[in-house]
Amino acid sequence: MVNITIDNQKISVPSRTTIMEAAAKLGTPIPKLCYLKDINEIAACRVCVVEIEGKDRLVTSCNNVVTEGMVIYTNSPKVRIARRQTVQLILSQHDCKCATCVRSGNCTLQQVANDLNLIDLPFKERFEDTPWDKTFPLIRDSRKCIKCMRCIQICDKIQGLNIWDVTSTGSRTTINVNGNKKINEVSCSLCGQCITHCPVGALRERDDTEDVWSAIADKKKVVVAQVAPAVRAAWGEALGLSREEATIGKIMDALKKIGVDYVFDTSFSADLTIMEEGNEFLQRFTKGELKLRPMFTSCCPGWIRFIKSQYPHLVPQLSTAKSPQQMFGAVMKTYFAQSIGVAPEDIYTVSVMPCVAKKGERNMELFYGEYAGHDIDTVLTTRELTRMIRAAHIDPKSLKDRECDPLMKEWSGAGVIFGATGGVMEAALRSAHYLVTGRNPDPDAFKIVRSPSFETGVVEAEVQIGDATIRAAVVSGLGNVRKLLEAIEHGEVHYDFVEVMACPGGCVGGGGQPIHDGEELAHTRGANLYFLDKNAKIRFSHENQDVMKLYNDFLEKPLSHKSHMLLHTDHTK
Ligand code: HC0
Ligand code: SF4
Repeated sequence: MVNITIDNQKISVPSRTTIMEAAAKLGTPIPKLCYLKDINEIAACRVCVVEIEGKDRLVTSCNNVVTEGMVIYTNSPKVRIARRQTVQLILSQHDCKCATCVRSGNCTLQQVANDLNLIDLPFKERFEDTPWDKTFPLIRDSRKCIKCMRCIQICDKIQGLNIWDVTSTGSRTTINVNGNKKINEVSCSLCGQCITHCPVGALRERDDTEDVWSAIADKKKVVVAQVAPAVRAAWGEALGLSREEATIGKIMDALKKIGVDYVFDTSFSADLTIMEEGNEFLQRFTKGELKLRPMFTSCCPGWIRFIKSQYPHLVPQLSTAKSPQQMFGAVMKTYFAQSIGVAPEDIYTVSVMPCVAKKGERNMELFYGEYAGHDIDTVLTTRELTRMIRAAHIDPKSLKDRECDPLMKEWSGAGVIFGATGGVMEAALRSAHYLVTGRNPDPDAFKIVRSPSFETGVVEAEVQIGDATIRAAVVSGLGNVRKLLEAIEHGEVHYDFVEVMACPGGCVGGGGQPIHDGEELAHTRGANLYFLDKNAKIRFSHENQDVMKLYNDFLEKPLSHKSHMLLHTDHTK
């Protein structure tokens, strides 16, 4: 242990502890703009400087470790002067129009500047030096970039995609798409991890809330919404609700108050996905179509974009099942539309997702006899949902639990855990066991595929279903995905079924979730979903009675012609 003094308080910490970590242990979070543990420790912003007794020069606390007897001051006059100068310089190159910035109120630069009492500064008009296609789901505003490099590092080190890079030199140094290309010319997966790790408003999703407001105001449109599994685990974070208070039922209430006509839970169509994808897997598995092993899940559009650009030859191994988002949209515009006597073109489908890539996935077309538009009309992120709740002046504390609307009301715990890495695999194995043996397993029989830490990235397991041994793997985070695909390609590992999610920890860590200055919350949110599953009335997708009714009354059976028309796609096209 190393004995040090920070702001006149003594503390012992393990050797190799950084000054920033030691101060945090004393309840003194040192301000920072660029630091991300293990990802960005380059001290680029210099906001985290501290004074060390006996040293003339201030040192950065994020990348300097404590030494025995060190006496540290985190907020001395010298430190405050240096920090103010640094932040003033950053502000002089930043577009400071906070009132019209999507990150206002949740911006690290705004907070640091305020904490340093930097008010009433003159600021210059900034012009966009990198014009951007604002119709693209991911938007970069060069005027707000503070060159902290977080986006470069998260994309490179965690997602392994290198979409961003430093361009130009000197005072013109900035970040742009690698090779100065346009964003739609590179292989961006749209995972949105750069957005959730940006400390300011330089990266954001395309805002689609106005389209939804317009649809709500349009008397001809029947607005039908679905809410993804992972949204329930995070939406309350931005509205001051505890995890216990922030239930899915209150989201349904909020949507109704906003003016949505019918509300549903994507966990319903996650159950439907299991019926289709589970049967598809068993068919491929038992037919021994070795060329198509492993079968990869297909519900994460970040992953679909990744495989199509990085490993196109593996695309035929994707499940043909559409994602739960798309399946629900297709069913809303057909089965549900018929049940309420409305033409498909008058149904306006909205999905609330923890995801930016889903905004791209919605472009998938719907064919119902003939071309019938899109399964989904608009995708909102969790952040956009919370903005709509605010815009509607709804007091979050006033919300009550409200059930989903009839016909597609039921959901299982298996559908809820889709939102966490391993959840799709576990849900599929639960139902595969039933389909093969005719008996339900213990609902927790396959919990081996859950990620113990949400950080490992890969979980592998051999599971017994009847007489068959299924070699399963679960992976999240595209950097981990690349490593796993390389191992598969080199014949180092052999699997039958692989679940892939682009975002670390799965959708709970999605790029559309509330932002906490780079803090990773996938683990806490995922644990919440497993808690909800444990306490769910139904824990098997095949026991969802509304899904069974959908088959009986409309689709006939899993993998039927109608199911293929509405619920499957050809990823090779
Ligand atoms: Fe997910 Fe989904 S679980 S991708 O992560 O499969 O976005 O939450 O909605 O579609 O259900 C996201 C989350 C979904 C879909 C589901 C899947
Ligand atoms: Fe979207 Fe989930 Fe995939 Fe992330 S893991 S890209 S949030 S679907």
